[in-house]
Amino acid sequence: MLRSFDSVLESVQGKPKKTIALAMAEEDDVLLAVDRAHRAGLADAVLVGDRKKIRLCAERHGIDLNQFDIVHAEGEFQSVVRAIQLVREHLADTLMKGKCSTATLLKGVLQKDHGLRSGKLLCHMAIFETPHYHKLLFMSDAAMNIEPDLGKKVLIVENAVAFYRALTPSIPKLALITAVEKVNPGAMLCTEHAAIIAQMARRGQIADVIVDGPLAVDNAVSSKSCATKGIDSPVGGDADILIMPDIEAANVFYKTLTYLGGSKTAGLIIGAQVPIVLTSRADSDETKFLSIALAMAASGRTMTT
Ligand code: COD
Repeated sequence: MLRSFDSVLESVQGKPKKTIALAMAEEDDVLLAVDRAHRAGLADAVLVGDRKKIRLCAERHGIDLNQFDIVHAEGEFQSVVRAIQLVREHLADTLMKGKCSTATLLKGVLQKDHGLRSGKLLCHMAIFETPHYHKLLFMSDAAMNIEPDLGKKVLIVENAVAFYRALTPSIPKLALITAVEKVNPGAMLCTEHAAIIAQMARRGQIADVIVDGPLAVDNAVSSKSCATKGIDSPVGGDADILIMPDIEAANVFYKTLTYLGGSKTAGLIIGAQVPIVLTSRADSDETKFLSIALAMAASGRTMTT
């Protein structure tokens, strides 16, 4: 079980440093997070972007640029392409979004011949440490797959399990989240998806994970709620991973935990050749730093097919 981000940070401390390719590095917050990760001994970085603008950002915050390599590239698309190239040439272990838009980064990553596809579905994974839960809570997909069908949900589950197990050898408990804990045939398709995927896991079609669903969020994280509703579940009250029915539910959950739930949060794209640090501008420095730490912990140990 992963109790906290501190346990993840401890697991990367003292390990050989990995390198981040930062796409469009001329942004203050991201540069600060990369600098913090470097000072914490977690990562080196290659800063890809407009050299002059990167220098200005660094000067504003007293960041010593001598500790990083800079690859000059002008404009959003060129920066993304060059950063991806560094990963493809094994000069960097992970990609991180800087000032560029999420869409440009994802489109670059999805390029058939020059991107970072691995043959797997790419999806977003968020990790939360909240004072209201006894361990880290993993959740997908808040940012990439909009309305996954049954096939894509199975791939999201498999990606989530592979990522979790790259961080710890323990077997995760995974809840397929819907609004209700009973299958509602015809009316609520996501409850049907959840029941089918749970059965697939029981039959061994999905390995290394204990799955249950449909479960509502309260059933997944509260044993008391399960007891009250008479739900006997191997996952209920103790889920490690929540798979949401669609991007809307996932994104609302992400923002609610982050802004109102007192949660520390990290976010990554998984399923590509390397983990990709993808945070939004509104995310805090800490979210960016923790996301780098998670990428460092997972990189090189999973992801490729
Ligand atoms: N994994 C692997 N391959 C993919 C994926 C994926 N998740 N998505 C698309 N592809 C492949 C397709 O098979 C195809 O070969 C190629 O990429 C292009 O597919 P399109 O045309 O469906 O993809 P795009 O470029 O139109 O869109 C991909 C996005 C990721 C940009 C799109 O799915 C999207 O906009 N997602 C939501 C992003 C968002 O708004 N996030 C919310 C806020 S953070």
